[in-house]
Amino acid sequence: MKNIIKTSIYMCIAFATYLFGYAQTLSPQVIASGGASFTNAAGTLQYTMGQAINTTLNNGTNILTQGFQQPEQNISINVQIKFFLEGAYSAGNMNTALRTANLLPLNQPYNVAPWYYNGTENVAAANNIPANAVDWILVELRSNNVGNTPLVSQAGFLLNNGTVANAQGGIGLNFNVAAGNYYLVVRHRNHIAAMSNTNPSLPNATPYDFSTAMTQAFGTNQQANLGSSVFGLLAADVNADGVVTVADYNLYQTQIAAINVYANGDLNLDKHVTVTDFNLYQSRASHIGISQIRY
Ligand SMILES: [Ca+2]
Ligand SMILES: [Ca+2]
Repeated sequence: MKNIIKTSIYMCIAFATYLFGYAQTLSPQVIASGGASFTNAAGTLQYTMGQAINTTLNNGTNILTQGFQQPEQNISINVQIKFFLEGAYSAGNMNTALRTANLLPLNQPYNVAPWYYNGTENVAAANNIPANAVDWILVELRSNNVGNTPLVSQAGFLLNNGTVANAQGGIGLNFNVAAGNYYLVVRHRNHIAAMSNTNPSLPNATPYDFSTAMTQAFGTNQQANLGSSVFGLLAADVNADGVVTVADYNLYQTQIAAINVYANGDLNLDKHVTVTDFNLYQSRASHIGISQIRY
């Protein structure tokens, strides 16, 4: 009996070798009378009909499932972050004027200068954006605190309580990297970006919270004091290059008096470009972000 089983296994291996020996490319698929594969930002679910329940092995980076099919991609790690934006902040929350007026773009807006981030994060319709979304934000993971090159980046939504959510509204962002310690960089299109002061162990169930202390951001005085021991990203970097200079004022000036717009000159994110935004610029003029976040 043992020999029969052994012989069968050898025949299977020989047949598989014959089949795949002539293959030029491999594409992941399920070959079965019934089954399916679903993918969303949280991961991939695949199944085949009639397949016995088998063991799944998981080392934290990759997953191996015994059976007819294999998952198509590495497991992602969920990264939870909290931060505020000075311009939009008031008494514990940020305003959602852009979301309420359906002015937030359906596609992540960081695919232009200076970010050139080409991610495809998007929503199908304005109503799919979380009702409490403030704006799109961009998050980077970095292996160390020198240089300015991200390992991976991802766009998502910043909710009015400071929570970072993915484009589908789920809490945190999912990065396709191995679990480990990473520095976090948070960016917004008209605030000075900040980097975490430490490299927290990720994935994390408790958010890395920039808002609890000035020193949660790497460097000196790299956040705005919002009062009541709350801190947030500094406003007024209209061109998002990491420093507040006359170039930011000049860009603001081209948008003066625009109303009901999604414009970088709208520093307090109330959908209008007014003197209130100029006052924010003036209060932050000459501020310099750390070299790690500058373009
Ligand atoms: Ca600037
Ligand atoms: Ca404004």
